[in-house]
Amino acid sequence: MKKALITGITGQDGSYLAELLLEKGYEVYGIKRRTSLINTARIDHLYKDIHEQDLKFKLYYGDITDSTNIIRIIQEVQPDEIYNLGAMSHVQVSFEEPEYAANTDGIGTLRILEAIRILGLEKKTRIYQASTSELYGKVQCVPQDENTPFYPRSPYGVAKLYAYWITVNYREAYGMYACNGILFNHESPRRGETFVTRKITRAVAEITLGLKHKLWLGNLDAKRDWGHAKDYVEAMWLMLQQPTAEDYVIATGVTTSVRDFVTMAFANAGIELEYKGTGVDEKGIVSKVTDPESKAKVGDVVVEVDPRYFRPTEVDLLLGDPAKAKEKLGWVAKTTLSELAKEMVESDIEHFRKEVLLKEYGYKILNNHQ
Ligand code: NDP
Ligand code: GDR
Repeated sequence: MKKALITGITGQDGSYLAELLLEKGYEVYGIKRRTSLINTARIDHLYKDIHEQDLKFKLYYGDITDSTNIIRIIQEVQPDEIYNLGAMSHVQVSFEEPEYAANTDGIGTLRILEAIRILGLEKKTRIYQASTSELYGKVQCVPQDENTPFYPRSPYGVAKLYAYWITVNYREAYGMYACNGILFNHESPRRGETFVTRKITRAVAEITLGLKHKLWLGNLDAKRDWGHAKDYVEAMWLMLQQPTAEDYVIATGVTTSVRDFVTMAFANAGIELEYKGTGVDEKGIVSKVTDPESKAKVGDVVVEVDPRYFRPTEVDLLLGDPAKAKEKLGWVAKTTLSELAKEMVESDIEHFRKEVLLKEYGYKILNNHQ
């Protein structure tokens, strides 16, 4: 039975990857951070009481800014595969916390590679590094592939550039099986709430149910190549099953603007939008409502631009070329962006509907039964 260790297991990708590896018969070990509030919601369904026999899923407290902790966990687990997904992953926040982003996203990767070397596991343990399309940053050319030059545009991107190259260096210097997955944006109903797609789909749900009236966004012109996280974790696993370690771009090959994603998301709730104005004065106005139960009304201004969400340096256009992944891994993105938007909107509507029902009736019902 293979053993996999996942950093960042409590995050979006970590949760899907843990499910995938358990399905494949792996023993899965995850590193979770100590936080003042429990933050394991995405993996609670996988957790079993530690007193049960034959546990295939185990969590360790840890942090990739703590070398001794990392060395101890790797020594104890002796993993066949490590997936290094742990990171301060929010690009805009990295402008606020640049040193922390460098420590976690850059040096964190070095700590894991060095732990493997210290423990003499170079020939046993395969490593996946969560690299990113943010490495391309300032657009040099599109589509972006494994040979496109990097030009990161944020402290996050720069930290991940270090992580990318230290992974390549340890592969070349010590013969480690270490791969960079250069993943373009991938989303899901489990996406963090402040990334743009989830921020949008949550707002669509809240506006539909009358819980909120407006969505404030930053740059609507930015274009991203968005795929589904569930598809992308399969590519991570495939990268570690090859005869030789290489780096791969994982993307859909389609790019869409934030504005078009907003339109697509609202359409899934029966709300059509038209846009008026330009730049920070641009507004998204409801032009048609087809769902009779929707609380949105024609003429409502539901989208406005707030300059505080603009970044000091922006990545304008990402469009990946996943040809190498298709040829060597047999991987292609299965989910289209419209399917993804539909799944996310439906999931958020369901979530907020439950919340409303619980608030309105849950307490009364419980109280009446007492
Ligand atoms: P999330 O933000 O959802 O998850 C990040 C995970 O990293 C969380 O489990 C978080 O723990 C953990 N983490 C943060 N800081 C530390 C630390 N110091 N030590 C240990 N763990 C830490 O990100 P995603 O799941 O979306 O992304 C996974 C990885 O892939 C990240 O490295 C990200 O940068 C990269 N990536 C993501 C892409 C995407 O579009 N999603 C695209 C390309 C790359 P906690 O829950 O406690 O915060
Ligand atoms: P990104 O994702 O920066 O590409 O990083 P995010 O969803 O944060 O932004 C995408 C684009 O949308 C624009 N935008 C806004 N973004 C946010 N978060 N909030 C807003 O209100 C808003 N309005 C417009 C942004 O300017 C940007 O252009 C994600 C992360 O998962 C990284 O960890 C990962 O490496 C990359 O994707 C690939």
